[in-house]
Amino acid sequence: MNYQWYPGHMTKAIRMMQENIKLIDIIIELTDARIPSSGRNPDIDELGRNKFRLIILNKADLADPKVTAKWKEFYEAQGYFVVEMNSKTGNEQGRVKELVQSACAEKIERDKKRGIVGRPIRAMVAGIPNVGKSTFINKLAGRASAKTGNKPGVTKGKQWISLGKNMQLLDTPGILWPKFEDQTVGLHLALIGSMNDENLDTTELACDLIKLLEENYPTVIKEKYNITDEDIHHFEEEQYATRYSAYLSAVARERKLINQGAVPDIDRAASLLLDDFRNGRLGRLSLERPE
Ligand SMILES: Nc1nc2c(ncn2[C@@H]2O[C@H](COP(=O)(O)OP(=O)(O)OP(=O)(O)O)[C@@H](O)[C@H]2O)c(=O)[nH]1
Ligand SMILES: [Mg+2]
Repeated sequence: MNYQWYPGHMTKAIRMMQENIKLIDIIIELTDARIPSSGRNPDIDELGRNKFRLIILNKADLADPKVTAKWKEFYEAQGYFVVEMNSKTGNEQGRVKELVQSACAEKIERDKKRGIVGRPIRAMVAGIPNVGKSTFINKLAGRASAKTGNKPGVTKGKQWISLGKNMQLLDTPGILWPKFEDQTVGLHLALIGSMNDENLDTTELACDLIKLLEENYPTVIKEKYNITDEDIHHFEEEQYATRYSAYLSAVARERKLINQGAVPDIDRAASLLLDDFRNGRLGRLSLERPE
């Protein structure tokens, strides 16, 4: 499958971000802790070239903590400020505010010398679709100002949100980029739900997930759905299926997703598996590790 999603509202969004960049003191870039590398948009990197940069490894509650710690070191070594975060609980929001203030301290001093006092720090919150930008902003603001939702493309325009007198956050629509040089990047983005599922073959996507998990966390699926090696062989032979669809048949049987004629419904099993992965029900799993 060719993974690609670049609807018109994203082209508009990047233009809006370029137009607003002159107002911005710092970019808070959210990436997904399960795919910290694929989750960083090169267009945002370009946009933020001359700005202070804070990287949030968001949805850290869904990622493998040991791997996330390595990513934090990795980006810190490149000179970024980095915070691991669960934006639903907002565990690290104090640290975020502190880092933004200290990153901008020099600028505040400079403003003071020029007689500009009390101008709030302006931060642009940017990142791929569905990474949690609006949730993050609401948590910092302490109120539900920005619309959130469990699918990509919820925020369509810009929205400024004030955090008291000292800080203003700009919520932006999630953006991908026109072409993935490496299709693994597209696959990882699709797996975490950053690409609209309506444009994807979710059964094929689930097969790709099984392949990745077999390589990196070989026992996870079997334990979650009580699947044995014999089950896999059985379905492989019975349906002349691939190894991955045999897994889906076994998931369907275990969850009683059975069509007429006692045929396991592998499409529904695929959706269930993806949903379980995306919501952390398979455990805390990371799909990428730093080199
Ligand atoms: N487990 C977990 N879920 C999160 C976290 N942050 C956000 N979410 C969930 O992720 C989904 C997307 O959140 P949004 O805040 O709408 O994401 P967004 O980046 O603003 O998305 P777009 O506006 O579509 O680009 C929602 O279901 C949130 O509840 C987090 O740190 N951990
Ligand atoms: Mg949003």
